[in-house]
Amino acid sequence: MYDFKAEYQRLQTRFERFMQEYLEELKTTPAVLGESMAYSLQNGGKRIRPVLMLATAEAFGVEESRVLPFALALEMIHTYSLVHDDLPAMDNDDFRRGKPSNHKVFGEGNAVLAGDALLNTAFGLCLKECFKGQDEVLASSILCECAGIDGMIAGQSADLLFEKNLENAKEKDLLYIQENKTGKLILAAVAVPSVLSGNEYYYQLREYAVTLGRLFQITDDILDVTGDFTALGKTIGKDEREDKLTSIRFYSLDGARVQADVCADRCNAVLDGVKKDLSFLRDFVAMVRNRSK
Ligand code: GRG
Repeated sequence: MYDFKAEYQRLQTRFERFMQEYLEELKTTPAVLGESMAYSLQNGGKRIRPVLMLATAEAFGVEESRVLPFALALEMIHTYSLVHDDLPAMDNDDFRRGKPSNHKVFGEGNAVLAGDALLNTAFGLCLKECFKGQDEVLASSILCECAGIDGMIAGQSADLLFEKNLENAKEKDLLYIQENKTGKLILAAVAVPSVLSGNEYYYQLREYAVTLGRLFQITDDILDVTGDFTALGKTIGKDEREDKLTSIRFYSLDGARVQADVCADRCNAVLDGVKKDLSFLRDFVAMVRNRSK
């Protein structure tokens, strides 16, 4: 019988094994570069993006071997963003996943380089896949767009712009940050396998992923107020101290919870229009809505 936790574990284990094999082959000179990349990649992430990508691929009949390199590239991009985000010049956090941040272990210079290297290596992985065909080219281009100036980096830039500048912020600015900073890598997790499957239900899947990305950021904002360090493994209450533009600032804690419920309902309503067994994608929404880490 289908069991969400067991399925999540199965997909995560598949991803971890693929990543481990890749890291065993990774040799850098000097060695510290590869060590700092591996430190952050292996530092206990939940792997929500690769698991979502593998699950979407399975639901739409895409072979695992076609999607695993993209899942690894996506996790590398996500990891680089966390390494750079933790730096003193950005969010200045000494902890990530309950362990010292990359720059606390390897120093700031090495952390900058580890992030740069993860991003370059991710696109190297995608470029190799492009030899397989047009769908791989399109998938790579989507991943690139989602990570860059029309995606995560734009969202992070807007996040910086509004920090301590809340009087000028409008709801559309909050939505822009949610959609890009957090949402675009979640969109990539669904859009890549959708493209590789031949784009059936692309628009429904896109709408599902965009809304799930917003839900993820809203729950992140809620956990920054209500979560605890042991579960989350990072400093709590920073958003408010640093005057960040978050859902809590805009809607209050209760209002943010309502927005989260609206997003969760919307994700499920969109999936109603897709004639496939998408139980895992539905349960994924509930997991994000109810998460404590
Ligand atoms: C520095 C270019 C650049 C971008 C940074 C992603 C990001 C943009 C900053 C991270 C800060 C943050 C709290 C973002 C909100 C959501 C988010 C991405 C949380 C972390 O993702 P999880 O929970 O992390 O999937 P794990 O640790 O499980 O991998």
